[in-house]
Amino acid sequence: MALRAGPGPVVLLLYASGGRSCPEACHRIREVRRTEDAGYRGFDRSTRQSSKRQSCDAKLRPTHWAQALKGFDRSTKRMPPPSAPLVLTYFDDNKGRNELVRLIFVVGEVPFVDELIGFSEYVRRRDAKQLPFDQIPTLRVGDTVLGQSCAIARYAAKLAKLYPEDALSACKADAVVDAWRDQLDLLYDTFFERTVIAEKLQMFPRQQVERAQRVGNYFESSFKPWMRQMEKLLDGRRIAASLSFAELAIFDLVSTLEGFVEPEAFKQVMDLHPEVRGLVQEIGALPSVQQHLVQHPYQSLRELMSTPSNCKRHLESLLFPCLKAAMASWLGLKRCCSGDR
Ligand SMILES: N[C@@H](CCC(=O)N[C@@H](CS)C(=O)NCC(=O)O)C(=O)O
Repeated sequence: MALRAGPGPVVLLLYASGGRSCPEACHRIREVRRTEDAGYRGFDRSTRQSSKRQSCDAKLRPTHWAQALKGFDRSTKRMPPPSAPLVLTYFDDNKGRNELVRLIFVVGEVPFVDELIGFSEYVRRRDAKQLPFDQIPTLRVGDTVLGQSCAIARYAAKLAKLYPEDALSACKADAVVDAWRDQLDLLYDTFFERTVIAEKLQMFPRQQVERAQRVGNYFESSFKPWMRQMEKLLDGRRIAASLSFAELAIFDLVSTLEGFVEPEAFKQVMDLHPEVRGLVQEIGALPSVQQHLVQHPYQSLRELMSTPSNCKRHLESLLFPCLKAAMASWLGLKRCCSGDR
């Protein structure tokens, strides 16, 4: 599905989704034209309508990243932070889906508590039903625990003045952040399989030989196309009229990938995409980001993603199924004892 917005009416492009009762519809994209009035019916214009909707594209002019970052005025547009402390929670072993939120808070100078927990504490909280989606990251704001990395990132960006003000720029930035999450889903899938054990969705590490194959496929068939998409989106313009959380998402994914693939392969891709490379270099040069990266560097996971020796491969192929079976028995037993369903 796509939405075309311009000076004229808003056009909703609906993709026919393969409905069996209407085969012809599968081959057509239906354009549902709506007048702006109909499109905004029921929408309280006086308070919420974006006044900049029509002029957004005109504002996206070629610019250098340095300029974008310098002209970034923090004092005027920030949403007042909540009075309760912001507590961001994630696993303590590496950075991952929490990193975009951390970057947003760091660049936007929003104070937060960076809570890093071990796997057993994660399981305790999940089983105590303290995690709204049974997963992390979460962001605790007073008594409220928020889940889902993109939603948290959007909220954080609003507090940090890194969320575009006009609706069209906001949608473009959201799209980039949604694509960031899609990419992370695919990337982490090379590492872990998600499997239901004892009626609970669990992440279980893949054998190294499988990881190596999968990460190679991911790099070729997902990351490279994503780089092309980002290069085209940037194309001398910024995604939003000023630096937004979308650019930080691009920075995060590229920096993460650097730790997964061979330096030569990574360099080749970067050389083919100068806009993305320029963006990543300039964000990486921000003093706040540099300071943050000293404490929390992107790690190299190349060793874990490389083709294993035959000996290791055989060992893992014997060990992993046993571990999985042991985990299933342990979780089943735990559930029986606790009466949890
Ligand atoms: N769609 C969620 C996915 C969150 C997610 O998969 N979190 C993982 C850690 S990266 C997790 O909690 N895994 C524990 C599990 O599922 O067992 C988001 O973007 O926040």
